[in-house]
Amino acid sequence: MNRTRVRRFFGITLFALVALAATSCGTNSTTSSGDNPSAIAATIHIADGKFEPREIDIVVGGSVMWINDDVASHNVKFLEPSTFNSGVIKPAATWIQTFTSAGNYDYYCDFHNSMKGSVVVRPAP
Ligand SMILES: [Cu+2]
Repeated sequence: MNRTRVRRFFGITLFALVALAATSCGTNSTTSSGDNPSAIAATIHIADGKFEPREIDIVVGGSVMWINDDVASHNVKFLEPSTFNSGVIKPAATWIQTFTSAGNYDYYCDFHNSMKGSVVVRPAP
């Protein structure tokens, strides 16, 4: 190795060490995902006037979270039971419903008749 190569080698090594130190420091702050006791079995995004995915499958006892990614307000209203009713979900807001009995649950958005979805709740295996 001549002098320039040696200098370049140390330069690269130093850069790699700094990069490594930066990444290992960054991982310390992302370890807070297990502190919610009620696990979310499925997530439904509301976007472009649609529930996505439109139909989901969960197991009894699971909770579903709706996230309004749209610019408009929406709601999630079940035909049966009628007590499963989110009220207004504003943009960026979320709503969670837990399902304790197996069955097919159809829902819609009061404000937009074309918005429909269903939750299929299967018995525990
Ligand atoms: Cu809607």
